[in-house]
Formats: sequence, C-alpha cells, structure tokens
Amino acid sequence: MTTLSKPLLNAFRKVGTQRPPFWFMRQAGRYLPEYREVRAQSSGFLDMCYSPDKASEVTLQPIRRFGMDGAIIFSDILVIPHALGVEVRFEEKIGPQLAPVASQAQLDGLEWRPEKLAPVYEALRRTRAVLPAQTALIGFAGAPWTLACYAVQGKSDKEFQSVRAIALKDKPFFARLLALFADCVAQHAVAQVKAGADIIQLFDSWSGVLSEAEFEEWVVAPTAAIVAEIRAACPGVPIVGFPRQAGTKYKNYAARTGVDGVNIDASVSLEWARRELQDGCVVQGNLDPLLLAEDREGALAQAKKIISVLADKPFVFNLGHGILPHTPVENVQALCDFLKSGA
Ligand code: 1CP
Repeated sequence: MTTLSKPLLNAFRKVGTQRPPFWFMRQAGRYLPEYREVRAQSSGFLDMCYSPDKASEVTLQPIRRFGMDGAIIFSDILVIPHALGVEVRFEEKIGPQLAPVASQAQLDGLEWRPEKLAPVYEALRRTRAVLPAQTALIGFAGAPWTLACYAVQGKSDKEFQSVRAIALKDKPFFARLLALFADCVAQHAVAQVKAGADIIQLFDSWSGVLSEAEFEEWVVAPTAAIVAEIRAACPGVPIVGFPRQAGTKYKNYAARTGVDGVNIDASVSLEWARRELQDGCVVQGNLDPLLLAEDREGALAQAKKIISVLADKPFVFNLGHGILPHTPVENVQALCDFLKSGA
C-alpha cells in the first residue's frame, strides 16, 4: 500500500482528507487497563521500553481499542541520556531520576552507545509488521533543551532554574552538551525511520521556561540542526516539533527550524495559530488533556471548535499535552467516536 493511503501522512502532503486525522500524545499509558497489566508484569519502566514485545504490545493497545490514525512507539525521551551512559531511574509517583551531568568533567565521562537503543528499533519493526496499513507509525525523541533539563538537574521541577543558571554561567559546557544531544537525537530519529517510522516528533516539553534569547539559542538552533540532519538522511519524512508553551515563539520556531508541523499546546489561541502558523506548516493539537479527563461534553464541544477553526487548512487533531493517567477510558472513546464520525 502506498504512503498516500495513510490519512495522517496526507495531512503533511497537503492532500485533503475526509475528516481530520488524529492521534493523542501518551495514547499508550496508565489510563488503559491493558497497559497497567503489562506494566505490572514488568520489572520497571525501562524494562518495558527495552523489551520489544512489550513496547510493541502497548503501542498497539490504543490502536486496537480506538483506531487512531497514528501509533506512537512506546519508549521515552530519556533513552538518549541512558544510551550515553547516564544512570536513569523512573520512580513511581516521583518521576525520572538521573545522575546529573552538570560539568565538563561529567560530560567527558559520557560514551554514546547507540546499540543500547536496538530494542527500540526492534519494537518499531515488530509494530510496523502488524500495524494496519493505513495507520502511520510515529517515532520520537526529546529535543536537546528538554533532555538537558533532566540531565543537568537530575530530576524535574517544571522550572529548571538551575539548568538556565548553568547555561548562563558556563555556556561552553552547555553548548557542548546540547550539541552532543542534538547529534544523538538526529541519529536516533534516522534509525527509527529506517526501522519503520513514518513521522518523527521532537518533544521540547520545557521550552516554555525560556526567555526569547534563550529559546533562540537552546531550542530553535539545535532543533534546526537536527531537522537538517534528519532531512538529509530521510527526505520526505515529516518532522513535527512540540516546543510546549512557547506562546508567540511558536511562529519563529515554525519558520526557522524547518519542521513540517508543530504541535500546539492548549494555551495557544486557535485563531492566532490559523493566522500565524498554518500557512507555513501543519498544525497539530490542541485539546486540553485536563478537559478531556474532567468534562466529556466540554471536551467534545472544544474538539468541535478546534476543528471548525483549523481543519480546512493542514491539520492533525491531537491534544495540547499527553493524556492524563486518571482520564476515563469512556471519555477517550467518546472523543474518538466523534472524530471518526467525520467530526
Ligand atoms: O507507566 C508509567 O508509570 C510511566 C509513565 C510514562 C509513560 C507512559 C513515562 C515516564 N514515559 C512514558 C511513555 C512516553 N514518554 C511516551 C510514549 C508514547 C505515547 O505518547 O504514548 C512518550 C512520547 C514520552 C515522552 C516524554 N517522556 C516526554 C515528552 C512529552 C511530555 O510528556 O512532555 C517527557 C518530558 C518524558 C519524561 C518522562 N517520562 C516519564 C514521565 C512521568 C516523564 C515526565 C516527568 C516530568 O513531569 O518531568
């Protein structure tokens, strides 16, 4: 079957679709009982990520249940620091914990071992082999700034002031760290495409804490370098950037990084996105995941509004951030039914 038979890819080729294609960030995850079952049988989160059968199974779970147009491979952004030799642990209810890389000496101790990521590529191949032909397979990676947030600070606090402070005080170190991440991310993305990914999404979850100048230096520039590298190796593969909470900086990001699409978060005005972003690239988003979790009817009404403003230009329906673990499955089902009904 040709790629043109995948509705999600059609959105990037500016081919009209009967209804907006859709998938959801974190569509595989704890809100699904079948995910929790596989998770309970695993010795840890990373064990799941590096077990091709389990990773492929949880990637397919939401597709079987809801039939989204895209399946995002189950993995994590922190596999990159892990493959660089950084100790990474996921602690229940606390989140990721990393051995910090906050100095040149610690950076010098890292060693890139891409072979550690082989199970991710195997999971992609196994998923591709059984995925419905019309479903696009999405590979992903964290963008350098967000990876640096976790690597430098060792954990999340959603502000990352200590990371910004190091970037200001020791710029040569920080620039080298981001350049290293950019190189690894590009390699990881290209390897995912070779293993069957149709689209790559770059997650820059913490780009919203940066000033305009920092955003330019630590988000736009490294992302542009990654996009250029992926493009050279994999021409025609759509690349979507998600500089979460970038606000009006989304415009510069879309224009300067060379991405084919941007995922907007729920704070972005729909009219603004239509006017300022959609002529240059595909807009993906932006239903508020909290609305989806708490108010089914409100979520359906907002989905309708998003579609009425954005769907006649290049558009993919998604959320503004990942599905929350306490989201009722029935709410996700109702949203998918609505989106499949022709919306
Ligand atoms: O089962 C569990 O308890 C672990 C929860 C979990 C899951 C389901 C983590 C730990 N990662 C994942 C999978 C994951 N992570 C995917 C899978 C594909 C899908 O979307 O279905 C993806 C794309 C990610 C990406 C990711 N990991 C991001 C970027 C997107 C975002 O949410 O902003 C980030 C920041 C991470 C780090 C991370 N990994 C896990 C958690 C709980 C976090 C965030 C911690 C924090 O708030 O700082």
